[in-house]
Amino acid sequence: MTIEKLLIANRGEIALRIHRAAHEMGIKTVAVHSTADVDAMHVRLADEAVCIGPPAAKDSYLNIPAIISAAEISNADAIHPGYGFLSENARFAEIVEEHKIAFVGPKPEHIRTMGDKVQAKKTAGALGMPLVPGSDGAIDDVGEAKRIAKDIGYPVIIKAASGGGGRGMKVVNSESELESQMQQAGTEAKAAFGDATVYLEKYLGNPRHIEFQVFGDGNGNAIHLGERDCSLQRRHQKVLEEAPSPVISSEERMRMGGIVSKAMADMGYRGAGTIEFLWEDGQFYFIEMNTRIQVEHPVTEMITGFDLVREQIRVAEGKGLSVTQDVLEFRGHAIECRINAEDPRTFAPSPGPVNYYHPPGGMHVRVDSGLYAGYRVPPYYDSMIAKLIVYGRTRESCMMRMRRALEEMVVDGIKTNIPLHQELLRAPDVIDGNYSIKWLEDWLAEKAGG
Ligand code: MV4
Repeated sequence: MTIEKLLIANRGEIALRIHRAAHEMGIKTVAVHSTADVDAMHVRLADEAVCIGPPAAKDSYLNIPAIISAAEISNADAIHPGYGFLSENARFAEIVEEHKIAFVGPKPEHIRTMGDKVQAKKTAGALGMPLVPGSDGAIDDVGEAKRIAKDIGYPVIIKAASGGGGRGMKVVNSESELESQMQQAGTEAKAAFGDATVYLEKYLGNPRHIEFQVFGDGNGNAIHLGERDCSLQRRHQKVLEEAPSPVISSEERMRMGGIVSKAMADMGYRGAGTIEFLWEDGQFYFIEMNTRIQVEHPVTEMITGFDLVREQIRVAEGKGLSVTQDVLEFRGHAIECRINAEDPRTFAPSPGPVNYYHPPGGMHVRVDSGLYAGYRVPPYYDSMIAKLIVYGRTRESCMMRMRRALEEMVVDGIKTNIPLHQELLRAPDVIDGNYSIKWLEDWLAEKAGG
């Protein structure tokens, strides 16, 4: 099929990113927005706009009947969910398809499987991916948990099957804590996700978060686009991402890339996906798979020249992949800084009017943002207002360019974390690529403490 009109079920920079890909393909766009987002850039640029509800996401961007109605009245033949919101809601993907609308995303069954972390881990293991040692699936018997924990060695971590993104995890240091922590994890998981199912893993003390970008056509063909290092996080929010990872050799990229792309081909995966690993002492351990386009996808685009959102739309049209693995090359280095409307020291959100805006430019500098002078950052949503992505032939030149771009960038009227990024890019450990998932919080604590 050919998509003629695409409804964008999202907001902010990713809605603009999807609009741009669609228009470059000659596809018309429909923006759906809350009453808080009438003045958003992507709403202005879209061919049509439909207001779907009040500011609260549950009444607008998560309002499935309102979004389906908007697609029907505008005659959209496809829906792109972006990231967050409904992007990993398998039921939404099913409803879209039941309405004879193309879902720009994976098959609903694959969204559902990967949404259940126990199922995801079983599937990944069966497809040949290396796993963190732990329980073989869900665990509810304390005696069995004790046997497994003794076998793999403490510390262990208890995770919620319906969790993900760091929610509902408990680290257990010794057998005496295991029973109470297991009960507490189950209770918290039930309250947060309506599902008390938990599983157990060896706790890795100081890993890096390295994720592989994959892409499938849904018919048994799949490619990988290398890895991103996303270890610099605060409270499970990524702050700065880079590709390639400073610790992965091209041989290791090819080896792991081969494993993940074969796995996606074997499962018949469709669309863009990210396979998350923890990496410690030279070993990869699968933790989760995300069945959506991710915030940090541009760093992969910069080092491969491969347009991931365009490919998502192509594959949703039922076309095959536009490239084969052998033509893909990984060239140079890219870094993304997430620019948030927040106090750079307290991290308190800082919504409000942008009086003046000057985005950086020049060679190999990309800004994904709907920001403009006169725009008001609404207080209802995520505080990310821009992504600054730069490319360099080497990691060193990429960091130099990022420092240059950050010094050019001006966002007046609200507080932003630009000063935090400037400090980060002066930190010796960041310059050396010497960081794990613990580094940023330790560094912030040290800054605050003395
Ligand atoms: C872990 C771990 C250590 N050992 N699993 C957090 C988010 C979720 N995707 C998985 N997470 C972790 N799982 C084992 N077996 C440490 C984390 C973790 C983490 C992972 C990636 C990026 C940042 C993190 C921050 C704290 C904990």
